[in-house]
Amino acid sequence: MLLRHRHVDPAVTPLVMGVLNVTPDSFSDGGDHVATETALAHALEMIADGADIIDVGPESTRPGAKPVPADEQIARAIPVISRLRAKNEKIAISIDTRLAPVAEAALQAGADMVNDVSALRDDPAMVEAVAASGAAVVLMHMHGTPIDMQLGGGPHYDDLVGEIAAFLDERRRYAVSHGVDPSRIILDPGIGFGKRVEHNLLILRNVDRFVALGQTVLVGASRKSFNGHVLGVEGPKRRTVGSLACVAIAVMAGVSIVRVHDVRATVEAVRMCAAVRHAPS
Ligand code: HH2
Repeated sequence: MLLRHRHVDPAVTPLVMGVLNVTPDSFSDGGDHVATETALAHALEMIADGADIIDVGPESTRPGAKPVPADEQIARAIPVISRLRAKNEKIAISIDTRLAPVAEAALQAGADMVNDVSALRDDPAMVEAVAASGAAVVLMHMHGTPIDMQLGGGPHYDDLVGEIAAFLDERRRYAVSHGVDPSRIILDPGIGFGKRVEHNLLILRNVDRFVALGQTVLVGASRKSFNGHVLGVEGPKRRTVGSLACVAIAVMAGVSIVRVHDVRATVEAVRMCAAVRHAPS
């Protein structure tokens, strides 16, 4: 079960993960929710709008971003997680971190899920932290690191979809071999992480190939720059409509979790797609 107190099958009812960046420098909402009160209010607003999971991010992973030390991530994220858990015992809370001490502190404070964009590669202690806690874990594909992943316009792939699928399969095996419960593993092709515009489009067109790996799949296309590039719109907050189109493409192909900034609109789009996808014939 991915959610607390609720038995939903995300393959039938896709889940909406609302982004709560508690950073001063995230690409689309940096600085908006740094204070605990503001962050908490935004989390509660996303829950009221229908979010199933709140993903608390204490480190920006935008291209060029520098790593944030564990103590700074803990200072940013833990007060928000504790307050949110005290206010709402049912909502699923995810911690977006690559560091085991941050994940452990977050799980202790009431988080249920670890969203590790390095897929358990950056901190060797992370796999043990996840396995020991029984938390759900997101394993995401990234080429390079946030500092260098988009240098020179992004990397080259010979077989983009095949390489990402092989990577995700390898990381899944690694997690399972270290004691992580396979039913708690979520795979993510990592839109925007070491990818050019055409790579992001190809990932979305072939997203069923990742669903075919047989795990829950998460996609995060929300407000990412390829939306602006395709649509010719300026600034992250103008990318909502493009992001909704990406959500529809993903859900129609069997993706079970979408990570987004614009929760209310996404919840409606996801419900409509799920209704079409499961319409009786
Ligand atoms: N994207 C971002 C951050 N974390 N996690 C997963 N699993 N998948 C994603 O696609 C993903 C992610 C980047 O978006 P955002 O959090 O809005 O920006 P920043 O990294 O600048 O805080």
